Amino acid sequence: SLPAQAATTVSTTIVVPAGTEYDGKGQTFVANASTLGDGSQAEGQKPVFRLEAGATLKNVILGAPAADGVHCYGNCTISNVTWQDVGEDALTLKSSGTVNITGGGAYKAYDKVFQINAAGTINIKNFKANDIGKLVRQSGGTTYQVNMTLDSSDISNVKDSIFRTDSSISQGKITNTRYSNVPTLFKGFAPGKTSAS
Ligand code: DGU
Ligand code: CA
Ligand code: CA
Ligand code: CA
Repeated sequence: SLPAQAATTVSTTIVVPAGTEYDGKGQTFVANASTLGDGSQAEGQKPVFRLEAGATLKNVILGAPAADGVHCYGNCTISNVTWQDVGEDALTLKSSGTVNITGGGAYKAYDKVFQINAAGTINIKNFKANDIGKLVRQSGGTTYQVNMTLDSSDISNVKDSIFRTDSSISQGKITNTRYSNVPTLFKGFAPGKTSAS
């Protein structure tokens, strides 16, 4: 068999420039706890990857600690990225755009997996999540519009909900997805803004 490959320790956030692609080729990346953050629930940790508008991140495994995960500044594409032990959160939309997440998974998120801090869309497809608080959280108390979709995924052992918002105009849609031990699919949405099939 092939020798196990050591994880790459990231001491300074890896920036993926606008419109470019970063292919991790299946490597495992961990944060340097003293420079990026220890992956606890402390706010203000730094991301392991920062994606500028239109960037793509693919074939990456984030090990522990994962600090503040991935930050997206505008549109971003996340393909085959697995968070083995989500840190403060897994990914944050920091400025308006569409986040397309395909494949991969997120595990051991004490609270949130995907944190949405700007108006936009998050589309999640062929994803697995287990042992999480919430899959997607629009920043508490915000009223901009976030459209959330989840398709063909497998979600288990959720403490709170899959999608949570405080905005009356945000929308959530779940299709073709298997759940186990999920107490609530949607929390905080206005009537008529959600569907699950
Ligand atoms: O409570 O802005 O948890 O981006 C307000 C804060 C909070 C964020 C968020 C994040 O929503 O810090 O990790
Ligand atoms: Ca947070
Ligand atoms: Ca964790
Ligand atoms: Ca965070």
